[in-house]
Amino acid sequence: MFGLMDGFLKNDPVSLQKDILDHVEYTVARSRFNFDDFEAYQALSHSVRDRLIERWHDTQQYFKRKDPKRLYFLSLEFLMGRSLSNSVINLGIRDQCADALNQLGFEFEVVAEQEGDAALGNGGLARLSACQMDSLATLDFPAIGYGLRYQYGLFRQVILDGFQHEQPDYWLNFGNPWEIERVHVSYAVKFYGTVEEEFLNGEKCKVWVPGEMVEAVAYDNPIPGYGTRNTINLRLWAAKPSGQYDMESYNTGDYINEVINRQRAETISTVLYPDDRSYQGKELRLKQQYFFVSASLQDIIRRFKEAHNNFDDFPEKVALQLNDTHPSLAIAEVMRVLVDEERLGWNRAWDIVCTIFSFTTHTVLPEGLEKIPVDLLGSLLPRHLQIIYEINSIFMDELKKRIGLDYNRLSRMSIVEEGAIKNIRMANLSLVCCHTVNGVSRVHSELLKTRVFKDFYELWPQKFQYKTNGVTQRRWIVVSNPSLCALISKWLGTEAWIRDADLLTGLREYAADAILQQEWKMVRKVNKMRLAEYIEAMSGVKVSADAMFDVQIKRIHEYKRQLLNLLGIIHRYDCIKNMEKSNRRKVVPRVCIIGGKAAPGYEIAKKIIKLCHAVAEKINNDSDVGDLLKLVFFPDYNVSVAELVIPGSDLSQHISTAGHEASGTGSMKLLMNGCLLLATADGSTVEIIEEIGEDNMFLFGAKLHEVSALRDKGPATKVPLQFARVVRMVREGYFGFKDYFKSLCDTLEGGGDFYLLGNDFGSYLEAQAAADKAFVDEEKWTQMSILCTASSGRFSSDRTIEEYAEKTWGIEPCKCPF
Ligand code: 26Y
Repeated sequence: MFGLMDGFLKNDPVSLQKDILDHVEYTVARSRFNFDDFEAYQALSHSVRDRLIERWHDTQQYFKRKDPKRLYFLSLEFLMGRSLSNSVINLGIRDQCADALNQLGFEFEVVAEQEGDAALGNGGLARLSACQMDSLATLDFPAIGYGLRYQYGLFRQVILDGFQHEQPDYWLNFGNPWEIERVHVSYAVKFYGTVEEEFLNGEKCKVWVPGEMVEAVAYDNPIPGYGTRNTINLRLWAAKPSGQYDMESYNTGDYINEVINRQRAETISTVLYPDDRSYQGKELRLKQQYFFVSASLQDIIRRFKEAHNNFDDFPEKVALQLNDTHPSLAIAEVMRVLVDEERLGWNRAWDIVCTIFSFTTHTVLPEGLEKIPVDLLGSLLPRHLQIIYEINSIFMDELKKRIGLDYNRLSRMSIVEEGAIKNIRMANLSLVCCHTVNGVSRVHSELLKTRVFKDFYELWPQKFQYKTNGVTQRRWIVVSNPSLCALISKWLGTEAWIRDADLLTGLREYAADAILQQEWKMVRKVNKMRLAEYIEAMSGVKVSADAMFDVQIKRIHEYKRQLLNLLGIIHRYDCIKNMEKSNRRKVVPRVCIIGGKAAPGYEIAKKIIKLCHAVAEKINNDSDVGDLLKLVFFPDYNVSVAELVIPGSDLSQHISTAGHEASGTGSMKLLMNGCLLLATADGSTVEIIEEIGEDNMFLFGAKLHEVSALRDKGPATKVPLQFARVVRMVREGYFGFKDYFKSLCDTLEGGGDFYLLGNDFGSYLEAQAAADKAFVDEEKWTQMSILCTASSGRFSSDRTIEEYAEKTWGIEPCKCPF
């Protein structure tokens, strides 16, 4: 082992440098006298990985010895982004690594840029999992994350002539130093086949005879905590053809085809589904879900059995968290293992299941809830379908006793949805079996109780909780905004806020201090200049760092209303065009930045992207407008792009129609970085307002309680003239592509406008005008910016995780000694 002294790898620059050079020579197989930035990245990453492995081993051994109750976090998506900077910061060796590289003639920032993103997720839910893993490690909780090792992450967005095209993201092409393949940790996962009845020891029992077997192989991704030795595991499963199971032996003579058939098994973990909107009952998706659930549970049960021989202890050692309903087959799988394989008897197994599972939902709309066609489930997982039917039948009997023969309500609450196509409602299954269901903000939780899961709330009010989301300040300040990080620590006189974000409130008392304001402005200006450089390199558009940088970065969805933003920009453009030239100098210059991916099959979202480009083309080339207004679309928005954009943003938009954004987490990252918010009172924004006060943000739009009445009223009566005008500009081809944009305009007019853009347009423009006015008063703006950061402590994922640990999982920290 390189640089080994006293049992541990040393972290001084000289030892690190030696390790890097050794990895250049022996891992990357290049000459230590001649290697490039990418090879330096590989060698440094391997040196960091060695240190992660040490800590990881110690942590696992410590957990094994202490045998605490563990949290198993099951999620089909993790959006980790890059690992190098995050790892060296959490290990506390960032500066030493930078020194070591420097002496070799490399720059840390340039080397870190070589890394691609691990984008094994779609958006909010997936990035939340990543933030929560960081907090679990930092707070020393004995946790393991389980997921799928997709070969292709979320598609790369390529823009051609303003249209989105999707390209595969083969992120593993250049190797992945952050994972450790565990060829010996592998499990067989069964599919298809039949269920047969057998007598075992005089007892009748069910035996599932599968028709296909696929091997799941573990890839471990160490997750280091900050300021602790604890390094936890994110275990991702990859599918491999199974060698051990001969369904129809190779005797058919068709050896080549047999091998090819088996290789098809690998397709299970090939690609991430890029839709975060509507669930489609696709067989491959269901296979992915079961594959990862089955492998994870085999792993969990194996670990449990190593130390225990009685399943009655299971709930004391195991908490299973379902990240949305995507892993909810785990419920039926635990029942199957306990009843069919461990032979516990139905009632005993059921008691265990009801105490170990909790679930968090990230959805507001009933359409977003997963439903699996019964035919599909019955063919792929015949035994699980039987189990789910049995759970439902017992539940329905109990429910009849509780509520009588209210058939409407019974059919709404049934796990099985009757109809032309019968479906299994995964949310109902989760609600019946989990001890807790969590919302992701207070408003979301109210919506769950009063709308989405109203029937269940009335039955089991005690199951309903909420934990407002949070994000990790380690990645979103320390990694992505080092100069702001240094400034905060200097003024607070401590770095303790990196582990305790509540300490950020200490900045409040200096918010009006002229010196802090000056330094704060400087830091922000440098970040804006870096962003401006990137914009020019990417799009050729020159922007001034003196302008207000106004961003909306998130997945493209109608409910998130990027279209409202665009119509506002068109209005601003129209005003500039029509004003007296002499008045133009009063206009506050803006750079509007929009970034985000549309699901490949989501036509309207794709049209919004095209409209953004069409409008940008017009505005950015109009000499009347010059620096007063620029519009830039950031292609291929991902975690790394977010790390660049967020520190350089002045104003950010979180403008969903009230009642549609379950929480929103981008707002929290921007808030932490001192970016002001222009927002509707939706999701977690309601709680953000409580922390920073309405005066320190720009709030607008219909409130939650008004939305349904406004919709019922039909076409908005108070749609402002400006709204009709800007929609007409798009409709009549002012930006070209008249026919193409017709259906987009139709969503807004003629009785449509489900998301109430017309209704909210007037107050949106007022909020924008208030932002312009505030921006001119630099001192005031900077003070508000400081207050944003100072008020962001509550939105650390550390707080969220502490709440889950105490109120939902019942787990305690287990800190590995240094
Ligand atoms: C079933 C499939 C179609 C599906 C796949 C992904 C359904 C939903 C999703 C992802 C949902 C998601 O990301 N929801 C977001 O979760 C964030 C974290 O809780 C919230 O902040 C955000 O408001 C919510 O939209």
